[in-house]
Amino acid sequence: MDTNFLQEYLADLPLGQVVFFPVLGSTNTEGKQRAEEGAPHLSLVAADEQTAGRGRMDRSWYSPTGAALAFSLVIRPDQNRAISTARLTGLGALAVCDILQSGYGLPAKIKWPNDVLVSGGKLAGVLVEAQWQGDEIHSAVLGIGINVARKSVPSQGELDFPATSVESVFEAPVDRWLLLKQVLGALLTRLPQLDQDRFIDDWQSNLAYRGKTVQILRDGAEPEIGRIQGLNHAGYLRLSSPGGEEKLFQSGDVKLRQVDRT
Ligand code: BT5
Repeated sequence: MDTNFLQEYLADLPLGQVVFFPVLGSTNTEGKQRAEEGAPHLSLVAADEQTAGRGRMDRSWYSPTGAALAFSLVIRPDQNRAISTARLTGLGALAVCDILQSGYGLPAKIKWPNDVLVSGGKLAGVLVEAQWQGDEIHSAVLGIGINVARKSVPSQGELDFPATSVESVFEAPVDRWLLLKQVLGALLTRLPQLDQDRFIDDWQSNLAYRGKTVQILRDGAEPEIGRIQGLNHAGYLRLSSPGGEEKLFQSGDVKLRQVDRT
């Protein structure tokens, strides 16, 4: 793969700049840099390998050579579409779910806010970072990492949640670049729906552990337990606590773990 080939391969998608790196620190870092330099809406940065891939709160994201997808899209607001980082996170996760379900027959679910799970293993993560101008988002970078081949899965000792890959659950070889094109297609289809109620409905109906009891872990706060009810219009998680009242959680640096497995 190289930039020319990728540009041609993705030519029927209405993308901005398309660049490919065999090795890069982080596609999100490169995407932010390019956004600051004026890269147009829907510019794509993709890499075969990341040496400093990032998760939320500067956690690291493993994407070794020849095995994973790591890419970032520059998203710019327009008069009709404000940008919400929460909804963009949902957009990334939902696009991956859409394709794993429809193209590969896999029971993909979203572990709110930003993980895609199949059979209890995380196979993709989403990282949205915004650049602000005053109190408005000037551009956002939507980064997605997908474990495609088995060797993209980090060793379990390094993880706080089990991981898997598309090939492990699909049980057949998967063409990484076709998967990239499919996920980008799904993202572009969903993007105009971002402000609609239907978008939240679709995001909500793909949530993992819906109706189940989970624990919410946040740095510096007591764990909270409750049953997942769904999402509100802003993409906040609605939990009903054991006392019966509803609590809302903003994505931020929140970790979610299932408590009951029934
Ligand atoms: C995420 O963060 O899941 C967001 C990952 C986003 C990665 C993409 S790749 C393209 C773009 N460029 C970047 O630099 N980043 C984005 P979080 O929920 O904070 O999860 C991070 C945690 O997931 C780590 O602390 C590990 O425990 C675990 N992890 C790391 N690599 C993994 C992998 N390949 N598969 C599954 N889990 C992983």
